[in-house]
Amino acid sequence: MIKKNLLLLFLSVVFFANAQNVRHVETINDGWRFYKGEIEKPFSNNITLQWEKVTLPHSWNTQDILDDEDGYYRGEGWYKKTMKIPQVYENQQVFLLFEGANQVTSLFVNGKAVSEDHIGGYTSFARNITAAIKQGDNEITIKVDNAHNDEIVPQSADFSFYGGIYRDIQLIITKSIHFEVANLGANAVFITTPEVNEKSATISVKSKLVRPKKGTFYVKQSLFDAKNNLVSELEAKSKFWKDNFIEFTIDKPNLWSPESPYLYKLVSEIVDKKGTIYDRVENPLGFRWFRFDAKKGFFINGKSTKLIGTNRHQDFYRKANALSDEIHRNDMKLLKEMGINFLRIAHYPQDPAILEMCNKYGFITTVEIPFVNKAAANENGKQNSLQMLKEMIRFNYNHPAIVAWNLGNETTMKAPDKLGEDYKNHFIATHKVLAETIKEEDKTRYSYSVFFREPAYQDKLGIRYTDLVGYNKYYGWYIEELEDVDKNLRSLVKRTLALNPDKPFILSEYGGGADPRIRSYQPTRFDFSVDYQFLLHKAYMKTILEMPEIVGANVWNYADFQVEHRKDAVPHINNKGLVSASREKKDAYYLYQALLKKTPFLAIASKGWNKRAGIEDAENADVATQPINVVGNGNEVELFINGKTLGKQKFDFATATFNVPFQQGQNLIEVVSEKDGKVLKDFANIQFTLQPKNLKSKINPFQEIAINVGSYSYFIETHNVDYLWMPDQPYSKGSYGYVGGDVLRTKTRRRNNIGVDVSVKGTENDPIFQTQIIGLKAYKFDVPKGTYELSLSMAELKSKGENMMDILGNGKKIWENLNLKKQYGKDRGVTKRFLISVDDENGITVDFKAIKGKTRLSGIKLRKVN
Ligand code: GCB
Ligand code: CA
Repeated sequence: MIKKNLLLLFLSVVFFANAQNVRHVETINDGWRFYKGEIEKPFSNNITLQWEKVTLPHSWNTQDILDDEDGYYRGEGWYKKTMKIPQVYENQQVFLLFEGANQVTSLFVNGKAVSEDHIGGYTSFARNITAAIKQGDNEITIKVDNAHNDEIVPQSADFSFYGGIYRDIQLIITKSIHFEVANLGANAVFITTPEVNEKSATISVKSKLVRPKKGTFYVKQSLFDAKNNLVSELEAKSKFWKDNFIEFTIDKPNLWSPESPYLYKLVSEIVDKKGTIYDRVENPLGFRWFRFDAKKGFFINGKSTKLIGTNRHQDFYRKANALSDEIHRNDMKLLKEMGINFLRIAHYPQDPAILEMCNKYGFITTVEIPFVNKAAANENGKQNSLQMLKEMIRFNYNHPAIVAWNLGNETTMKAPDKLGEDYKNHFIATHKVLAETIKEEDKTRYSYSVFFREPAYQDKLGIRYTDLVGYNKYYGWYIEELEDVDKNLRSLVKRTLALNPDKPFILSEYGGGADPRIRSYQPTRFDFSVDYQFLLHKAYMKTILEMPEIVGANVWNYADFQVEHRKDAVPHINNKGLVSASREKKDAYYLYQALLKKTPFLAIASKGWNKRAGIEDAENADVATQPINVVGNGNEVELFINGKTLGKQKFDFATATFNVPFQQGQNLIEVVSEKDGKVLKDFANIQFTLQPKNLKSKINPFQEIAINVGSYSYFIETHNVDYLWMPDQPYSKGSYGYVGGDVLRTKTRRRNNIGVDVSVKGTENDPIFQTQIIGLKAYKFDVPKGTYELSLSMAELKSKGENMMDILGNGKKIWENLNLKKQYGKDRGVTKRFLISVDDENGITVDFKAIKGKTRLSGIKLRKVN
């Protein structure tokens, strides 16, 4: 009995080893030590350094991109780890696969350099370390350098060039005979499907082997369907000096498409005559055929398909680019739930987890190298860009989701004809060779490049080398007004097609910023309100969906991302995301769901905003009426507040707006709709503060108010448990408001928006300080008798000359000779609180008296104490 059991156990172990252990792959993310800085003699025993324990993915820029100091660390970082290498096979080959490290990586094993440095921060690469390792402990040392380098793109961009080993490292162990690992692109199997239709599909596989000169080995290609049933298999003898080719045909392929992303799996094995397996790798395989047509759009498997989706960066709040696979996959899930079918992986190749999910979710995908804004204008720069392009294409070659390789983004940002003849020539030559290389590397996909300047400008330079052209256009944001989005888009498309009638046009970026803390019922361009962003996307989508010549469109961006040098409403954050940097959904995300989802959908777009306030409609009206946007793909929707219906409304372009009377306290909003026989509901539970119309109201006595002076927006102070600031208003009798002065505006040729985009020091509430009334005479509150706390917030931002003022509370000087710039510093937020008692019927008047220059105020808060 015992014997038999042992035998069984033995058998199962052998079987397991055969099935699983053909190639050993494990991550080695744990147990690293890290040192930020340069190390002169890294392998000397005499140095004592403070090493920090870290786990990969890791970046050293998680904090310094967000602080008040300019700049972030760009230089060397060192990682080391002691490890035993598992003995899996005799004569085994050992590799390290780096999924990504930014941007120059040097690998040392036991103190010796292993091959040359890897250049470029976003492509994966593998190194064979077999010759450098020994029995027992091995010291793996990795130097990563993210310093600016004239020879490596990106040279400049609107994202942060975080340093570190920010993706997984895999340890790969093979037998001495194996599919190549340590080659350019770290991939040895290249699958194409030269013929695909509903009836049959031909699969052609090229594989690269490392094998001894002697011996007979075969490459076996086995195709499995989605249920892991073997569909077909074929073997071909391998020759040691040649790539291996196998071609075979199957009947009735299940096709891959956004609607039905059916995936097969191709298993490639090296076997001998007896059937012993030496190596095995798996690749996804999707059968599809596609084409872009400049007039009619995109077709997949013969079916016309409008491509709508987003761009995506690898970035997460306070994690820099060091995201776990779980975060990557969660992003992809949120995009799937949004209903997209198109993804632009911008501005560089991303984690393998992303492409895996593109295949599984059926996203039509483009991937690009980080040739952004400007070329690395020297021969090495050009070669490095080419190398990145090849690594990107080879590593990702087998993903059915990918339809085009993009060589760069807004490469004419720094106008090449203004940077000298040499630069210009280099720039044009780089474009040409990149476009040609795409075609040499991959004949099955389109070449693509993305611009933002006038089509005629690109044409003049002669850089229309790619099959597809993308345009990044921020109408209604950086340039032009919201009302003209349609007109401007139509005219742009017309202009590009007039010059290049056969080049399909993709709207590769469009969007506008939205700080989840800013809300407005009077949204205006560049106010960073979630509400303006909603309107902007609605306007774009109307035109995009109407125009077949816009074959595809990608929102900029799926998520907010961190840019050290940005100074928007949230400094260091580009907040054009449909979700925040920590993945909180904004209203526009729900709008896209309503417009794109094929399954029944309904949502209260602003349901995330659950602590609100407003002024009563009239004296003692008991309610404040405010609009609520509902989005859905049904016909109509009914809204209830605290169980009472406000009637039904038809959806217009997937949106319906109800004017909802909110009362003090809890308000339960319920919306009900129907689609395809399914009843849909959504809820929002909103805590409402009803501000009295007349501050002396006896029924609704005044308690506290905070006002975002110089702004038409609400501001939600999130770090103070959603403390709410109200929009400003001019004073009217009985209420509160400013007297005299003007709303501070940024007047440029292109914009005339409220506030200034300055990163305000000493506060997280930048939007309060960025918006101001300048030259105001007074701020008044017609409050009843009592004792009050009055808080004044102010800052001098980009101000000119010297400014000095006196501030008086009910006639008494409370803050004298205030010179903000001199006393507190430029661009710094200052808040001071005063106690004021009101003994008569005249309420509170805060006077602002200019001594020099102009008066100013950013925020004001009044709280009744007694
Ligand atoms: C662009 C760039 C992108 C920026 C974006 C923006 O055109 O391609 O990298 O982040 O504009 O938000 O300004
Ligand atoms: Ca303000």
